[in-house]
Amino acid sequence: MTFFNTVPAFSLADLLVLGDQTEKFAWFPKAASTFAADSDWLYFFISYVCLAFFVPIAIGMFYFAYRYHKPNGGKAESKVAHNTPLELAWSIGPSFFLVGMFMLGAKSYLDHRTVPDGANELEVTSQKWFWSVHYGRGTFHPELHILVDEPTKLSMRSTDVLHSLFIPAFRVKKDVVPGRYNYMWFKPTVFNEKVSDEELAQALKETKENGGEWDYDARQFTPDGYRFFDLYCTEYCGTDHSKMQSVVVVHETLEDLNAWIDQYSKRTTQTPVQYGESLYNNRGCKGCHSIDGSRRTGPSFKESFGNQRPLASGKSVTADANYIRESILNPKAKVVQSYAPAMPSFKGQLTEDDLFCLTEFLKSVSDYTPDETVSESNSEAANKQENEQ
Ligand code: HEC
Ligand SMILES: [Cu+2]
Repeated sequence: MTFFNTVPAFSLADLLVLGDQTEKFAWFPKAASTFAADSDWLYFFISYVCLAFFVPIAIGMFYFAYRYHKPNGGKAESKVAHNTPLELAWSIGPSFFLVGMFMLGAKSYLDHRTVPDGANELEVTSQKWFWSVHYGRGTFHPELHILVDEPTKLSMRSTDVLHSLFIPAFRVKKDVVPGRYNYMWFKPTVFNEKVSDEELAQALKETKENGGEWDYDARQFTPDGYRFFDLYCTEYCGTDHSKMQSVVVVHETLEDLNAWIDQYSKRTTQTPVQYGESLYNNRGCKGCHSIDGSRRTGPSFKESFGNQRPLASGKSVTADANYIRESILNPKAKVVQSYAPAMPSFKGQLTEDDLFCLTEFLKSVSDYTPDETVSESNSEAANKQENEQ
């Protein structure tokens, strides 16, 4: 065993958060769009030019400081006051490089801003702290699913603060500004494989046993079995900014992409509870509300439906269907005690059926039995209920 094998599991790639973790010394993540080659070339060009100047300048600086240093109190003397050719050379020479960098950068910028005709268009909404992609046909999902070798344009808007959408593998990044639409486009050149059915089934089973939270980082594939590229929010936007991540899945065929979209389109055969659960997972509720009783930015849904709610105003209400509805459409009307009024309004974003399904889902996960009248001494009742279960 060599020395290096005895060092704890740690590689350079661990330091490079964005590096391709499957390669040992990858400086960049996989290059997966038509922009990547240009962008990387320009990056290295600028880096090497800087290095080519920095090294001799730094060496020269130390050398001259040493060569011409004088003892303390020694008198400064200079033989050279001015050298026109030298000054022209070091002013004009580097300016060629600077102008070159500007032109290459400007060309690349224009490429990024010029959407080709016939690009597929998707609408992306950013909100504290999740992404939602609208695929039409009633499908909203936090993952971005697109087709290989097809230009895709994202129309992006924010319902609260400034966010920024960043897909390192595509070398694209654009701010999402509240109050207006911004856009970006790209053409993916690499598609994502699907994992085997066995591997997926095993992962789903383990996830279920461990409490249901899908771990994209540990698995490196989605709950539908696709490998993916990372998608980040890269503009600090508050407490859970670091969790505002999602993934991009590039499909090989249009049939496959459509099948994936249809699977998440409007409720057809699903029960209200099942559909409510998919809304909970896909519309961002999950980021702020747990269903296991743990406290996140918002209260857990485990103790919502049917229970008494102390409000910030000092009053309290019973969490019935009307209250749930109001909480989703107009969250600031009744703010739950000890929580910040951080919930975004979903007015206009959820249909009546969506609201109904969400309410049914909340009912199904909360500790509450329909026939029991909810009394003032609610905590006692809740305790009793828990003991009985
Ligand atoms: C950014 C975080 C955030 C997101 C996203 C979010 N909520 Fe909330 N939610 C809160 C906070 C904080 C409260 C408590 C303060 C208040 O009442 O406004 C709350 C309160 C509620 C309540 C009242 C709960 C109770 O037990 O009294 C309901 C119901 C609710 N949210 C439903 C939803 C649904 C459904 C979604 C998804 C469509 C959602 N929330 C998305 C933060 C969030
Ligand atoms: Cu953000």
